[in-house]
Amino acid sequence: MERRQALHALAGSAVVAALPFGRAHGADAAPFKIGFILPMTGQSASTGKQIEAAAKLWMAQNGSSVAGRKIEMIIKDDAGVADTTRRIAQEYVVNDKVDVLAGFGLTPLAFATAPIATQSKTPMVVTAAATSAITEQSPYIVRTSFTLPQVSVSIAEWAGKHGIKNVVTFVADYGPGIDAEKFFKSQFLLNGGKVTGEIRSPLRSPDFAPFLQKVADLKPDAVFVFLPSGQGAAFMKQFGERGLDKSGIKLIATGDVVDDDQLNDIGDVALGVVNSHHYSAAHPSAMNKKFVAAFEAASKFRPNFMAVAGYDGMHLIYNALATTKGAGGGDALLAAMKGQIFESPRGQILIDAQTRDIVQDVYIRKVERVAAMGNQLYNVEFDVQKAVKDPAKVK
Ligand code: VNL
Repeated sequence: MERRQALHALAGSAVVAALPFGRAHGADAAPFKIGFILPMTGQSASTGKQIEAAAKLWMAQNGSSVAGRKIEMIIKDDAGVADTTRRIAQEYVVNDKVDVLAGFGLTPLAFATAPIATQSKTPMVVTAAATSAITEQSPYIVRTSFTLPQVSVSIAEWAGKHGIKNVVTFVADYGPGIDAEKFFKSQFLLNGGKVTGEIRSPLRSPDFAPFLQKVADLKPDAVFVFLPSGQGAAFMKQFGERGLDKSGIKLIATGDVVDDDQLNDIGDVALGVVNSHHYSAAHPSAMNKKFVAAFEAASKFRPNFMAVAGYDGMHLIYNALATTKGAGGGDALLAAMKGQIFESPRGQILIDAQTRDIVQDVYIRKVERVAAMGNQLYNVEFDVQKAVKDPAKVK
């Protein structure tokens, strides 16, 4: 492996030397292609819409060439269907000869593409899907989103320290939901709590009513919820309609449920919900204020955590290409992605060189109506755990 990387670096520098003025790749070099695969239609369409807008904003702000190499971004819709993701990835690699694969709105879509990244030695930048095990499916996977264990542990700890003794967990029945359920529970037990029920709802077209009835019957102090981005509004509506918001059962969650994309539509039923996540549009840094203003001006909607992962994914790819002086190459790009540290609109992030997964701050937030921000609903951060590694990968 090391030998191959060394050889690759050598080959790369030979190309540089052969060109006039050491200019690695001028305007005549082939464009550097980034092939995004995103759900632009179907149940997870908001994820595609957010990441597309963010990637375009990155390019508008940072230009469409790196080290003299023209960047070509392609975006294709898989509608959230794994067979389609796999077919598009194959076409990208074989016909378009993309330099990087990117996107992946749901865990099964990332799993379906991993073998193609491995076989073709193409870096695969995951800007959405968040099951811990994704990065272990290919040595070419790098992630700029988050993992469910990473964000579930903080809210479990918060709950244990704030008088919540019994919790029912309520998660989408697939990879990230099972991660959330497991890591919430183990941390909550450590903090002296008890899980009195574990409910899973189907990923596709769920009807939350029967599960919410179960929660009401179990009467826990709180229900901990993970649902993928896009399902929060429907869940919260039924939560309110069934009177659970007034039942004395607290709602705690990962930030996916009170996602910035939908938060204003969810409305007052979300007020006071304490949740943990790695990004809020209300994050009070100067960089984030600029990011949100530029995003909203360009897109007419608020960026959510998917947008910031798409934006940072582009940042990561640009940095890697610059490191190779425009030469690219799967192994060289991958090596340049490992260990990158930079400031994101969410705070500082690191790509762990060993796991290729993201290390980042996780915030505890509360949904509030913010007078100073147009009287809109936001997740207001009130506590932070710094530089959290994916707990599923801490041995
Ligand atoms: C996943 C995880 C998807 C968290 C999500 O929204 C999310 C996934 C579409 O890994 O499938 O919020």
